[in-house]
Amino acid sequence: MSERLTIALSKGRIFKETLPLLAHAGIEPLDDPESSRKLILDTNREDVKLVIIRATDVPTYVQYGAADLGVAGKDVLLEQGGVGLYEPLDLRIARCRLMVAGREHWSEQAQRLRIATKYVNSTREYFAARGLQVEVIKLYGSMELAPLVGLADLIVDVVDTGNTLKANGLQPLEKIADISSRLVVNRASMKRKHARVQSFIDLMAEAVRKQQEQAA
Ligand code: PRT
Ligand code: MG
Repeated sequence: MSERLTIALSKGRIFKETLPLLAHAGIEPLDDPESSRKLILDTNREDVKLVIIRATDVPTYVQYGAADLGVAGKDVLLEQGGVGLYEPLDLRIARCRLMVAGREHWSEQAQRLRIATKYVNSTREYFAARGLQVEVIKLYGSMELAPLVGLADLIVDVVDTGNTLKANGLQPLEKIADISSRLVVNRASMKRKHARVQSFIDLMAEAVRKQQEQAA
């Protein structure tokens, strides 16, 4: 009986786009998290479980060893600092851009811009590096609303097609970072279950390579 692996995933786009990569590693969930209420999903492999949690909680579960591995957006990892985690593989899925957006570009003379975001740390860092004084307002969602009702001058959010910005009369203004999802690994699991974890990483890497080849 081989060692057990627990993998942390969030529902939605990360789960959907991780599935084909897992399949390449021989792992298939027995339930669909979109319809099942189970938070721990069994797989076709007795020794592999999936835990389904909020995207922003994935690094925490992996850091504390509640999951051996996880899949997290680079936006989430940048924001949380990724402490205590290995980040061995770019899965190249759930791709988007972390952007500053607003109705129009701000004037460099602007005094103390107000910026609404859930990415408080990344936002502070980005504007501090440009020598701009900003007031950051923490929100948990629907950032696009903030400039429309005068809560903020700008927002910082992830953007894919840009349709959500457009529908709310906002434009993408500056790119802070290109984002994709990363495989993250608990440090103790990396040591204690080394062969098992490493062979899983290798299979996932191969799956990413194949997917890129097919897309090219
Ligand atoms: O939704 P929930 O509050 O549970 O958590 P979450 O938003 O963190 O999770 P989820 O599943 O929505 O996103 C997980 C990860 O997917 C993020 O951490 C990103 O790394 C990545 N990702 C890729 C995105 C997008 N693309 C994306 N478009 N995350 C969010 N969006 C949002 C975007 O902000 C906009 O509101 O989707 C909306 C549509 O985007 P447009 O530009 O195509 O209109
Ligand atoms: Mg979301």
